[in-house]
Amino acid sequence: MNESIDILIDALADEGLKSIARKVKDGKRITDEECLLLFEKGSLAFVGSLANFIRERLHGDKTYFNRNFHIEPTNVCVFSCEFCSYSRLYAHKEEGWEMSIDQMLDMVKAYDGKQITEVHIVGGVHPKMNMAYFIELMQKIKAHRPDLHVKAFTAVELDYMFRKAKLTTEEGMKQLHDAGLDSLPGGGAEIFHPEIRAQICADKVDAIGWLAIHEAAHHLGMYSNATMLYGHIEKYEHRIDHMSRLRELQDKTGGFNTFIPLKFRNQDNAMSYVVESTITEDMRLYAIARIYLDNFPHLKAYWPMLGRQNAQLSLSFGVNDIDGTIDDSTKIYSMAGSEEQTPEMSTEELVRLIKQANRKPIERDTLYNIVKDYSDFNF
Ligand code: V47
Ligand code: SF4
Repeated sequence: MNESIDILIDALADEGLKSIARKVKDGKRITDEECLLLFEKGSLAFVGSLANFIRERLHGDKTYFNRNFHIEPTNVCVFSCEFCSYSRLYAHKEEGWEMSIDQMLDMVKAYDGKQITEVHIVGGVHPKMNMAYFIELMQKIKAHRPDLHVKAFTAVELDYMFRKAKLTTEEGMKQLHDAGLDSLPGGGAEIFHPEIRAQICADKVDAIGWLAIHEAAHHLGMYSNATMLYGHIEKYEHRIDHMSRLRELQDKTGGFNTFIPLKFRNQDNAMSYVVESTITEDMRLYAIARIYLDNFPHLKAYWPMLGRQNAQLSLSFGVNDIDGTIDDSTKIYSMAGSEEQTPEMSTEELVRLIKQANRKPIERDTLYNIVKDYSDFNF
């Protein structure tokens, strides 16, 4: 592996890029300025080679997926993010859905006896679904199936819940954790920089609040993910600012598992005028994120959003996880125009997809413990 990176370094004429490649080879951190240079001048082949070098140093050919299902309690939302194709304002409730605790519990019960390790619960911010409601939901899920890992609520939902209940972030997080909440998904981060946030999601929790919620979860020993919604009106500088805030918090707590770039999709939302990013830009972003976020163990391509073939391609650009929605239970992306209108993939298909890309399929649980190595399975 070192030989191929040495050849790459020798062939480079640009001193800045050469120095970045040397840093990657030596396992050193790149600066924000170097990250900008990668965005501005790094070819797809160059950033891809570096990212793949890092990916293979960290994980070899291992490519993770998990068996999970989604519950979306409501699409009614008090906020009005410009990019969102999913929410229905509270005033127009008739267009939205709201699930009762029993309905959600029935969804959990539908998986009785099935090998599922995680339930992922996120939705809109409904003014009536409060702390008490979700504490009851957590308790009932855990009473029914204690081994099921509950990954739930974006920092946006949590911030609203805690403020309504007049709880500090630490108090609110502790109450939910005690009720059964195991970890946090990465949503709601969008782009942290206030200039962009003011234009795309002005009314919801800001960067400081989002980061404080994840920090509080990490202090309780919980893990979480982080996302970045890219490919709309943000510039390279805003992506770097976003990743830099995440890298800084990760240095402090070590509580992030996975970074998940989310490609902006432009169907049926107030930003439909924005042209979506190209696949080349998508792959360059994955690769640059892998290079910059040296303290994040995992990089995930969320296949229901990116599509199966592009998710497969991303495995050569730093990605080592392709999530694992097994059921048609999430609507947030299909409503925004993603490739996958019915995001459902069996374990067999996931394994085949990873093997076709010459990688090793590994089923994991939410915390990346190995559930099963599928390298020798031929479906
Ligand atoms: O925060 C909304 C995004 C996110 C659009 O942690 C859109 O494992 C693209 O965060 N185009 C919520 N994206 C989902 C999320 C997530 C998904 C999968 C796995 C995990 C995890 C977390 O969905 C929102 C927002 O950034 N989103 N609208 C859109 N038009
Ligand atoms: Fe509500 Fe989330 Fe949609 Fe924003 S992205 S409007 S917070 S559902």
